[in-house]
Amino acid sequence: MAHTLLVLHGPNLNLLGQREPDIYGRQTLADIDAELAAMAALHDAQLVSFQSNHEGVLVDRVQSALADGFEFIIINPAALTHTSVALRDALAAIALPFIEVHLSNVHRREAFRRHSYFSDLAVGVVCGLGSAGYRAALEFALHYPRQ
Ligand code: CA2
Repeated sequence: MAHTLLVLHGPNLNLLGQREPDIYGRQTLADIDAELAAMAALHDAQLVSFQSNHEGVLVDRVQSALADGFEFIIINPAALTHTSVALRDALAAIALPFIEVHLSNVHRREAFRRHSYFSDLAVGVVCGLGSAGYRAALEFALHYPRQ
């Protein structure tokens, strides 16, 4: 069981609940993070959530994840999903298991959203379930065997 989990949110996800509710829902990022923290606490797991609008800051956070003791990452790379070789390389380098989450169904949107730099490295990908996708990912991660 993974007991120390890092949840990473990419650019603009700090706007959740304030803009485009038809696509991204009405919950704020703080609401989502609070739900995940409560779920983790029920399993005696440690969960840290972090959002950044900056690619390099997310790369730094991934690079330090091993030294910080994390066993599993749940990540919504947001727009970096479709652009960031740097963030992909960081996840490949640390080789921690991770799940890629998207609130929206990226396959029902513009064609450029169908390509992800992360999916082939991920343990799994969840998209289109709104904030329930994060909870599904966490449920899975909490029962993922320790590497
Ligand atoms: O569906 C997702 O979770 C996405 O990762 C969200 C990204 C988008 O670029 C991906 O293709 C799919 C965009 C995040 C922007 O978040 C906002 C939230 C509220 C209002 C405006 C933007």
